[in-house]
Amino acid sequence: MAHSLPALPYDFAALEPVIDTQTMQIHHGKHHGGYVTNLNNAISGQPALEAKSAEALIADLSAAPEAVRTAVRNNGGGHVNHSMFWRIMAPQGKGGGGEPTGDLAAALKSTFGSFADFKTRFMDAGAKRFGSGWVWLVLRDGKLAIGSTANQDNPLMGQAVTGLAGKPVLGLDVWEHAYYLKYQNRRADYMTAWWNVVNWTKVAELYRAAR
Ligand code: MN3
Repeated sequence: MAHSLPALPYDFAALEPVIDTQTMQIHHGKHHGGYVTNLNNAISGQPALEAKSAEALIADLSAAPEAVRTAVRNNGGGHVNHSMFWRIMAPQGKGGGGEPTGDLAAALKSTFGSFADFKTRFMDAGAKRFGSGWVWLVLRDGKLAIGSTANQDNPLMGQAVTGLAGKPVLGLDVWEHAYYLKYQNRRADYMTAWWNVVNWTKVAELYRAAR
């Protein structure tokens, strides 16, 4: 098969108490696993699509035949989004939490005023995303910006498709499946706690790569 489910870079219990073990198991195995299976099914028997990376597939959705375009959008987006999401988190105090340093810290401060102001605006975008979707920090034309997308859309799909363009530097899953077992309807509590497991070293790598 063209795509496979990446292993988590830590144990299912590693992000406790911010993200509970059962949520991680279901989220990784069932949700992300389902996106991978459905993406492979959508592109099966189409060599031109099977040869592409997931990022390349979603960055040019018009290249996918109309019959499978929505499946590639939803499941390719789901695969790309979650593959990034697992990597930008780490256990609290073992790579997770704290504040960014270096170029990323300076860029966040110059763009948003302070790290605290950045977090407030990011969580505000998450609170305003109605239904399922993602909140993003993206680099666009050399500048950082905050936005959100619906469903499994990714900024790589472009402004016309998702309403948000740019290279993702940080992404937060605000689908209920990401938090409902522990936080129920309290998305704000989930977002507030999530900063304790953000792997700023990895985010800084993505920022450097995006530049
Ligand atoms: Mn999810």
